[in-house]
Amino acid sequence: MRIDVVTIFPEYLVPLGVSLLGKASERGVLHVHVHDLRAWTTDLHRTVDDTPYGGGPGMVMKPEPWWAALTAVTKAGPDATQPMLVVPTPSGRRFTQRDAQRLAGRPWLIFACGRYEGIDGRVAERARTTMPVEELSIGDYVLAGGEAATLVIVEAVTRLLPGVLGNADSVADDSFAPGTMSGLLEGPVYTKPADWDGMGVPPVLQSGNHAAIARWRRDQALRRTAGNRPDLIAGLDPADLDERDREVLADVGERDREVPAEVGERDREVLAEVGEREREVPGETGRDPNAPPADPPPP
Ligand code: JD8
Repeated sequence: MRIDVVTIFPEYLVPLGVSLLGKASERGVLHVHVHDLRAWTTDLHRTVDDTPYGGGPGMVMKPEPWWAALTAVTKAGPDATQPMLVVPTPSGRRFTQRDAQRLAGRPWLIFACGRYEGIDGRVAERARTTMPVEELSIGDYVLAGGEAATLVIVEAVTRLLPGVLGNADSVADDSFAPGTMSGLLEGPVYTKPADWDGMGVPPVLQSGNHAAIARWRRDQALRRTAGNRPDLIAGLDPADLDERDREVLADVGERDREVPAEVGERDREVLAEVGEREREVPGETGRDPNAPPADPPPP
């Protein structure tokens, strides 16, 4: 795969050259090229921004340097290969694992890292006339530019490429990836020593009983998902839930609903808020969905 990144902060993308990605580049699995947008400015001050039409705060990135850069980068790439332009933006579609898998199937990605208030809207509009363009957001929080989002998207995509990760197995059972645990968060993981300062490891994990271990891991994934991402539970296909799954979810639900009868309406509201906040900040008020689980009943 070829990846081009255009930015006014090329040093921000140095991490693309280290660790997994660095080795993948050495092995020829990945070809990463980072470009400084200012190389395509024409004035003494290498200007890339100007005031927004319609007024308002901040500055907007000018179209001319961007178009010159994208034209040069697309010319420099492999012939007969069409790039996809990826524009990280808080107003883009939410980037998901499914997008990561889809982008991993493309031969060439170009990332346009905006700054200031963003890039003049005509750049993406014009690019769409020559190549597929994806405007993607990595989450509902505001960053100062597209570089950090580009690092996130590039890692999520390139780790799926054959030859990038040491063992492809670890991709197979990714959270959010189609498969048995799809749509569920990962449960807790453990390694040696079996006794760490008096803290043990769930015995089932040392039992060698693969069916019991698989069941235990699914229980933990269901509990943690119900605790941290109830929206994912709501998105599960009931057909994918077996009797035991429903028991676990009912139990989690039950624990959440354990509000004594004498608790008044206002208290219920407060507890609901606390419950809500707990999903945001585990451990504040009692049960923590991430806390190591009490040993589940044998299957
Ligand atoms: C690209 C400029 C900053 C955004 C005024 C703050 C993605 N999930 C995400 N959050 N923020 C970004 C993102 C922010 C960017 C740019 C991506 C280019 N900014 C702007 C609009 C409000 N400033 C992002 N992906």
